Amino acid sequence: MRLIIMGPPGAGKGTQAAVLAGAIGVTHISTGDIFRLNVSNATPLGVQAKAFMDAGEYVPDDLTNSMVRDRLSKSDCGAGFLLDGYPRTLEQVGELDSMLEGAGGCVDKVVELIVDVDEVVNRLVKRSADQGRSDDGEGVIRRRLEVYFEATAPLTELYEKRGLLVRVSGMGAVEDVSGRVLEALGVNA
Ligand code: B4P
Repeated sequence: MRLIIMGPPGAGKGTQAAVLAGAIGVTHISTGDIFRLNVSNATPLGVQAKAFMDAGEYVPDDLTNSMVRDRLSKSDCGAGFLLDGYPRTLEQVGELDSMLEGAGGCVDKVVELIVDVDEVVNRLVKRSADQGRSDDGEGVIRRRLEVYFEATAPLTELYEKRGLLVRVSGMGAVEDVSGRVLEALGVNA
């Protein structure tokens, strides 16, 4: 199964992707986690990505696409994967399509987590207090939400037109959200 999970910052993509990938038996690929690992190891990619992330902006498409292309070529993606946080722009959708076509495949389902804006802000403010992530300050959160609604939210319509989109409420307890997503995907966990 080749899955994508989408939703605004703080919707719980990373939280749910970890649960779902385990339940379904596919590899979880979080572009945010890969960038953060590169930032903490001060790799050339991390050095380039950090300024964008700290400002609440997207990392440029060319850097992001080549990172994902490399990750999807690894053998652990052969049985399927769950992309968390990618694609986020129209250009990334086109790149992903060409990567998968090249391997004779396509995306099977796209899950969109729907969460109130007030709730995502509360979650990110709480995460900022708990973890001190450099992109969770209040001004940066606001910018990340703007970028999401401008660049990424419209992509869900594209996947809806392709008949791949399932919309699931991301409100409530983590396990309740996981149950709803698995049910929407027709997976018995
Ligand atoms: P991400 O790592 O994808 O960050 P996110 O959108 O904040 O996280 P997510 O929605 O996964 O929230 P989470 O589960 O953690 O991206 C970070 C940055 O990387 C981007 O801003 C960008 O700069 C860059 N980037 C990544 N991908 C890119 C791409 N494709 N192109 C360009 N740039 C890219 O949940 C948030 C919090 O809520 C957590 O503290 C969690 O514990 C809590 N939570 C989750 N579910 C909950 C629930 N049901 N109830 C209460 N709390 C909950």
